[in-house]
Amino acid sequence: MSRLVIVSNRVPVPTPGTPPAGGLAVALSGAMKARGGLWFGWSGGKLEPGADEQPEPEITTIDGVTYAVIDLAQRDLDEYYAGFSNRMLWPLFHYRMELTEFTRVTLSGYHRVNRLFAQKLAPLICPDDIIWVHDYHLIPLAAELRAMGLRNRMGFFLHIPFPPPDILTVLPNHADVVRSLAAYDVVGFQTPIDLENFETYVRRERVGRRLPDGRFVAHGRAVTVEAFPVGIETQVFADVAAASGRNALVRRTRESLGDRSLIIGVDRLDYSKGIAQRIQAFETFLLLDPEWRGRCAYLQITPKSREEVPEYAAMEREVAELAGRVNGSFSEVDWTPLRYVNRTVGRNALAGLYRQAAVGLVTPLRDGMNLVAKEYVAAQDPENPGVLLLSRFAGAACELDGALLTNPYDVDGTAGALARALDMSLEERRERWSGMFEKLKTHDVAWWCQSFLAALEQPDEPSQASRIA
Ligand code: GDG
Repeated sequence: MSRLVIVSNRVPVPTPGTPPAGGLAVALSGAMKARGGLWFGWSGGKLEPGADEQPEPEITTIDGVTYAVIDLAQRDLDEYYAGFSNRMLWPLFHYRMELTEFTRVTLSGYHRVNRLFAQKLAPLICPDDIIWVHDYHLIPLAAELRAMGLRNRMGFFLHIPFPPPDILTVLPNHADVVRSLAAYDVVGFQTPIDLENFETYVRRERVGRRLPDGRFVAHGRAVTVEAFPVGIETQVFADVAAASGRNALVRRTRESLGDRSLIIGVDRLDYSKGIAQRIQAFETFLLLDPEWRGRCAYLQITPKSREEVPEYAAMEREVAELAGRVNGSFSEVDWTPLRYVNRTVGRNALAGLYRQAAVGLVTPLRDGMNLVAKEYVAAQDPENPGVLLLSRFAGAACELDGALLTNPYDVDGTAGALARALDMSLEERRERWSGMFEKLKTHDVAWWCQSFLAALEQPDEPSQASRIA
């Protein structure tokens, strides 16, 4: 078996003796442990001003996995990370053209950092290694490595949506982006919809075609392009949730609720997650269904993220104002409808809170997959499962067919769906939940990882993954 090299923008280097946190890190570390592995990327640290901007990687081996990380200069972080990645690619790929900001300076920073990654990674690569690159920050990495003469098998997985061509072509360098993707041997998207968008782009822009074996030929290279929907550690999550009754935070929350129904939302503070529209839907629900006042509580856990990007700061104010308005309008002396928490809670507590919640509100305006939707389902009590209210624009909607689907732009519709979820019979809840849970058990994060690696290792055998949903 070839050694596996993972490359991602941030590297979650674990502290020795502590297992990696989060399903993706667990799955990827597991795959690397099984075959020997190297994880390369940004340390999360900044170079001192005036330091050499070509830092050597800091290399450590922990539990059989080697981590090689570099610090980045402030200018790199401004242009590559906060700039082109998070003010151009992120909003555009989430269909938010009005939030994009394209500048030649940030584009050039994006390419400079991808070249730096390639220069620092290439000396660590052996000829038989397979290389798996993650996410939109690093689209040009394979092309950079190939320009340096590397002939390894290289795969790329896009965690966020791939937009339709009318949106992608808003990007002035869209042709380069797709040419960069063609430098990989395998390109993985989250859903068949992303795959269809890619296929339409390739056809309309006349940059390639589909081969009879299912691969694409584009820019002179044959590339396997498939949907590999990312999963979670389903059984682990279910077990943690089932044992969460002992968790102090979970106990306190239950006591504070009494017999009220809990509605839960968990999202990074990001405009793609539709948090403002969701709070408006909750407000409408309280207006239209006054009998639920005093009988439910909506807990929205929203850790802050990307605070260096201006659109995020603006959104933080908007959501805080809305939350204040809802509580100002509807609170009673002994009842607060919305509990808006801007902090992270521990993973075990989170699993327990999901399990207590009668409704999981997962209503992004657009999302590559959305792991919260899957975690909510995995955490439910099989005897008395809650209802997942899921945006039709989350990648997870392609798989989770037992969810109540909603259009998050339709605030009244979401409010109505929330009332329907809270009133749903036990029989219907069980039926909807059990099919989803079975699917999540088979298509967990280990399955995702193995499917992608199987495609990366077997050049001419399209894997099963695109045919699942
Ligand atoms: C990208 C794509 C795709 C959140 N708050 C807390 C907490 N979380 C955890 C959740 C979940 C994760 O963070 C968020 O995952 P998502 O999938 O919802 O979202 P993104 O960060 O946007 O991830 C997305 C994903 O990549 C994977 O491919 O699904 O579409 O955008 O695991 O549980 N965890 C804890 N405390 C919190 O307060 N412990």
